[in-house]
Amino acid sequence: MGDVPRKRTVWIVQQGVWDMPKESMPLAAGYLKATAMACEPIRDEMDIRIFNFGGGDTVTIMAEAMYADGAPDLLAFSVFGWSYHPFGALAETYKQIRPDGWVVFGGTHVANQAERVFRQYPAVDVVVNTEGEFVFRDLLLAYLAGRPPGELSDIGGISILAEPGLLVTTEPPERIQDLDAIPSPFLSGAIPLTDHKGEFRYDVALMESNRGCPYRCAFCFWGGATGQKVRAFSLDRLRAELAVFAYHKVHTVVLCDANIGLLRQDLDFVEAVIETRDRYGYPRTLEGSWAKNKSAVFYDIVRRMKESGMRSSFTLALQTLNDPALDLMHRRNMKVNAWEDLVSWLGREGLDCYAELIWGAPGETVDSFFEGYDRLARYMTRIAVYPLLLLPNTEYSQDKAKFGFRTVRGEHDDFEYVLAHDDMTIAENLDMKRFILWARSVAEHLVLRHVWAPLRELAGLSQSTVIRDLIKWFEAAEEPAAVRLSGIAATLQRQPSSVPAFLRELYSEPTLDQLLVRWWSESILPKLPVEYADLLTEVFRYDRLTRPLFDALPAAPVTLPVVEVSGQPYYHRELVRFCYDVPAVLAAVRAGTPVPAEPAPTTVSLYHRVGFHAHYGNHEQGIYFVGQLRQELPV
Ligand code: B12
Ligand code: SF4
Repeated sequence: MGDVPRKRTVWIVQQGVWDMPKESMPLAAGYLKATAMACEPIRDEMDIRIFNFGGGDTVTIMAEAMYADGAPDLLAFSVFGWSYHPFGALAETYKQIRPDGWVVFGGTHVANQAERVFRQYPAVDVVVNTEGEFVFRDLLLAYLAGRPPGELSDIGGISILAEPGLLVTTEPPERIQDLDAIPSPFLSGAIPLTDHKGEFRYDVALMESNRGCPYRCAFCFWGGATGQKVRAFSLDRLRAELAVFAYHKVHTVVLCDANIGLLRQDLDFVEAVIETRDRYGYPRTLEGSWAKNKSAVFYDIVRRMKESGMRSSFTLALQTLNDPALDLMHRRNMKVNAWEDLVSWLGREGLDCYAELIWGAPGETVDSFFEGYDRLARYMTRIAVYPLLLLPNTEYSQDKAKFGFRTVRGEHDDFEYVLAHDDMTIAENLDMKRFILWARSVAEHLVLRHVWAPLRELAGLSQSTVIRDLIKWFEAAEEPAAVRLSGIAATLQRQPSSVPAFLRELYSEPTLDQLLVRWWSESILPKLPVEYADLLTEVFRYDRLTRPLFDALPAAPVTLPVVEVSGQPYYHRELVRFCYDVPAVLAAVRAGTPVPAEPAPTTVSLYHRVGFHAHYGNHEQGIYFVGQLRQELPV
């Protein structure tokens, strides 16, 4: 018997953003592997493996994990802004081990950026500029045919160096019209779904029901397909994928689609999610990016989700409420009264809802930003504010001079951070970053949730005023814990992705509530109208008591008893007495009905879902861990 020829080895590497206990699903790598494995010569002659790293893995950790037993014949990286430099470094190491091997970079961050990529990382041989599935398959076939990487100019959608210094970029192929031609990474087994304990290994299941976004906002390159016709996967395939997730008891499905609720078929997908849940018990929540202009379909979807008990966080991605800034980014938000009606409606339906703003868009000023923030906070107190990043392939990054952008590249990632532009100075920007860190931590995330609206309605204090007051108090306070926290905030505010790090500090500070109580009595109480001072102080106490319980502190374990409700474990805080009927006060504020100022002693029991420590950095997940009344729990 002759020797069996050695199979060629191909590795596809990706890295998630966050450092978290569960992995982030390597969706793009899965598509590439599934498509390649469906091709017979590749299946026969190649072994394809996915390496999936976490946000906390350093380059050294990744290099040790990858190269301990050698290196593959072809090494491919799925690159985002956060993984560009680590992957460049890993490519360099690879070429020391396998000078003859190929390095392929793909993904929205490197697409159409080959000149810079080849200059910075000469170890890279090919940059893929488009949807990767079929291009990657063609690259693997070319590799098997023994062709050198400099001679691939018949393959569309790539950039190569035909000879040193001669960059060749080939015509992109037409976008994949029939998405079902891409084998499913879940049904084909390309993406491993379970860990060593047999449990689903990812934080959430990522899924696409379609690709493409018809809009072209100046800051965005969503899925590399902005300004594009939307193409959809078939419902049968999506149903089959959902069933696999249900089998693995996947709690949350996150859609990568650009605009959920834009197309009628989105309702069919939601129906499929609900049917799957009804039949198998999972998934329980569906998250994603909701269409920025809400159509009749959106309302139908929300109604359906509500009546079926399928949960989601409804995002109102307004980005800015300032008209000059909207014009410059080529965006039209819903008319103000339309989103106000929408949010009131969602609130009345009892559905969780939050908003997204961008700070730093050209045309926006400090005053216009706070005006927009507080206008929005009247309807929705959880507001995510992201500092503007200039992403490759967007109008903002391609036309920096037009907007007067002055930027600096991240040191931990490859995003361009906006320092200043024609309407924003560096000093204003820095000040706002401090606001953003605190505002996101205490109001978008879950440190305080209930107190904002009553403070606004009963004491005339806007949300941004209260947050700025809190920051001022912490920065002036002399308590060691306050000094420590404001010092950490001052360092973190300059760094990207600082919110989870700051939250960890806040949630694990044993004296946080004492500090908040001191801030309240020294700085807020004197500003409250006498008739509502006691009531608002009780709302503030309710807010602190309903905060999710950060249950990963060996020094301060949660001591509340655990009870089971509908199969979920909850910490049970029994019979807490309040001098006012706080839930009724909150409902009245929400409904805009008069709030009685007289005391109304009330006793409540609160249920906090167990396990918040694994989700504290993600407010969409974290929201399910806040203290709730029995009647608020999902059935
Ligand atoms: C899920 C998601 C996240 C998740 C995490 C993802 C993860 N893996 O860890 C979370 C919620 C954590 C997240 C966070 C952020 N995200 Co995000 N996110 C996404 C989202 C919705 C889906 C990504 C995905 O899987 N897409 C599906 C795959 C199949 O598409 P794809 O990656 O483009 O891959 C295709 C091609 O690009 C190509 N391809 C990709 N890799 C490779 C490799 C090879 C070898 C080849 C040949 C081809 C190829 O082929 C694939 C299939 O056709 C995208 C939007 C989108 N729909 O893509 C944004 C997106 C990736 N996010 C983006 C951004 C900006 C962020 C944030 C910075 C936002 C913020 N301001 O805070 C943060 C990160 C914070 C930080 N510290 O850096 C940008 C990235 C831009 C960039 N240049 O990197 C995107 C593209 C959205 C946008 N606005 O344009 N995000
Ligand atoms: S921000 Fe949303 S609507 Fe605008 S281009 Fe990106 S995905 Fe499309």
